Amino acid sequence: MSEQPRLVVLYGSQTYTAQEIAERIWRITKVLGFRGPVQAMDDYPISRLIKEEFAIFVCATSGQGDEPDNMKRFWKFLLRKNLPANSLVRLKFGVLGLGDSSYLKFNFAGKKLHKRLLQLGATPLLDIGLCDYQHDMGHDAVTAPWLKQYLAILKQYYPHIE
Ligand code: FMN
Repeated sequence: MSEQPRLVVLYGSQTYTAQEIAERIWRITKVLGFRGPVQAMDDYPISRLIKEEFAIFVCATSGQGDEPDNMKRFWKFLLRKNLPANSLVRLKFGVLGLGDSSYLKFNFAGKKLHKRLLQLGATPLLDIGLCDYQHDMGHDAVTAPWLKQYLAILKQYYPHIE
């Protein structure tokens, strides 16, 4: 059997919601035959990111449009001025943002992450998903169709997955 394809699921989460959604997504990708960790962005060895091909980022916004504490180091690294613009050319990614539209800076952390990944040469497999705590169905309203779309696009690269 050929080696299982790798897909990393990374989260930034202040009060565990993004972590829980990331873990749920990771279980689904694992059943589909992908390997790779589910980790807080700050627990992930960031030097590996240049080698990754597929990633999902689940990113909450906390404070006043701020990054959650467990992605602050990762984020600071990504902002380094000396990173070449093509650092992440291998990476194909999706960002799922978790926020609340009652805040002025709705989903700012996820939006900033998406934009910075683009600047570093990574390719978005789909547009950022903007989950809104104010929605009647909560974050599921966006998470479910967003993940469905991500997996449909992933299947174009790995037609054998179910
Ligand atoms: N959502 C936003 O879109 N913008 C914000 O500035 C923002 N600030 C928040 C500040 C606090 C103290 C809290 C409790 C929530 C805030 N939110 C904001 C909403 C969170 O992003 C949302 O509740 C999310 O689901 C939290 O995910 P987490 O549990 O993984 O941290």
